[in-house]
Amino acid sequence: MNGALAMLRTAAAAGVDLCAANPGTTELPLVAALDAVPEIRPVLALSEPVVAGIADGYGRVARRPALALLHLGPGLANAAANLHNARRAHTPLVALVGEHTAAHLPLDSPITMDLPRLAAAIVDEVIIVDEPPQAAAGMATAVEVASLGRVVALVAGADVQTGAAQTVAPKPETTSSRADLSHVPEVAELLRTTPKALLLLDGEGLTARAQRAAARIAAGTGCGVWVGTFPAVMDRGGDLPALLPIPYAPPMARAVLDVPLLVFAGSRTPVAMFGPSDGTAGRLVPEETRVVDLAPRGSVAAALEALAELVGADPAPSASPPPVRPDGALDPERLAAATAWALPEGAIVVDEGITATRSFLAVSGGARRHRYLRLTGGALGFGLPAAAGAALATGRPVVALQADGAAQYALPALWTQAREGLNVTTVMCVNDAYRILQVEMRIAGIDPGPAASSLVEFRSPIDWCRLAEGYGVAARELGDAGSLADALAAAVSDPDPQLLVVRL
Ligand SMILES: Cc1ncc(C[n+]2csc(CCOP(=O)(O)OP(=O)(O)O)c2C)c(N)n1
Repeated sequence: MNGALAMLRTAAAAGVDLCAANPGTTELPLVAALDAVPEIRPVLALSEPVVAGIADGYGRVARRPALALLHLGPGLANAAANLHNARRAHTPLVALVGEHTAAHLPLDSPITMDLPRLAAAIVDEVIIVDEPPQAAAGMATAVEVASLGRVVALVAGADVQTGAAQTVAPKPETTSSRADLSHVPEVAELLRTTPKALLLLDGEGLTARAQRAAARIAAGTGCGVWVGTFPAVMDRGGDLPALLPIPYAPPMARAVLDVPLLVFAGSRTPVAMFGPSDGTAGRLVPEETRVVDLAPRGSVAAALEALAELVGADPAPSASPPPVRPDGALDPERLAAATAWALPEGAIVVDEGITATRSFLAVSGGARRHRYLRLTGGALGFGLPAAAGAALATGRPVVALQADGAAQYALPALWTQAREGLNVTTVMCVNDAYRILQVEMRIAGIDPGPAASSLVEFRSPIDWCRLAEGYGVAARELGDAGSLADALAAAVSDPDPQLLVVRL
């Protein structure tokens, strides 16, 4: 067996079942080996942002890594923005990147880059396999490390892929180490004695189990419960508490975070996305606020439950009303209501709606149980491919709430959705502008002249239905909230992708 087959068999033995790919010559041995590893589903994406976004969406909901097969430095470079989003989401992900043969590399051929240096800037960990006999072990380590919620780049030369190799046995499942509950008594005491404290959930703190424990803690202590601004994946709806993220706008975030005690459960200190232009740092948490970490990664849900045992009480049932089918002109509130009303049980919502979806979380707390994924790293191009990845991971209906500007960064994801027959319904929120940048200009006191305006308005409209249909995705435009709600309700039970255009 060659190195390529040894890597893929090792990955399959460790539970990997998806390879999103945009290969080139240096990955052809891996491409060929996929025929001998039927456990791994190959999914072609027509650009690398789509490859990485699929693997991100997949890994967030499956909680195990997919492979993202990329071609050399240029392929990895094209994938960087979505690998960055995945890293910020703590997504398990293995970027499998081909490299020139060892003999060819020093010749500096036209398609040569400093791949190790590039990879080090993008991912959490880089593993370079130099010899075919190490190919399988390299893959085993990559999958193991990625499974901890890390983005790993595994780089293997074409000669490593074709040289003689063997698989390695997957490591036996280590019995999960005991949860670290050492901070729980101290946090319990602080919550008992500090009025107006706030519990900030993120990461592992966003599972249904963790949220229920948080609701009990709030009922017992009177503390507030909030979610980090960019939840990677969050259980919502049904009987879960209707929690909201810390607002994006710094003044609103500061108002929420102006508390004497902040307890992190899977979260870290919130900061503004950007620093103000006066040169100060964009801090959101007052210096006087006491901050404590409830538990290290891997122990967060158990620590919340232990804390709830000490200080919790039965919470009042969730007060979120079930969504009502909206009528009338489309605006962000009615878009949110239509989506919330149409969501079937167990659906997944992927939100890259930017300004168009600002109301979604506030309006949808009473929707049927669903999971919600948001752009975590601020790098546009996440939504359409991540929706494909989430559908590939679960087979559940996926609703992608998508802003028109952000959609263009990874548009060929629509083609993969159609080719793979994925139940993804995209709501394309069209405003023909970079609206958020227009808002930020206003906040910064900029009065844009013709040149500045031309960089934040599209002016030449995009024909979304024809674009989608060109990729094989059925599309139509909806003019009011009621017809959007009905179209969404029908589309989520259609096994094929659809794109619904709305103008806001
Ligand atoms: C990869 C990347 N390139 C550029 C940006 C800068 N950027 C942030 S928001 C934005 C415009 C978003 O417009 P759209 O997606 O249409 O949403 P809207 O603001 O209109 O709601 C841009 C270009 C970014 N965040 N990421």
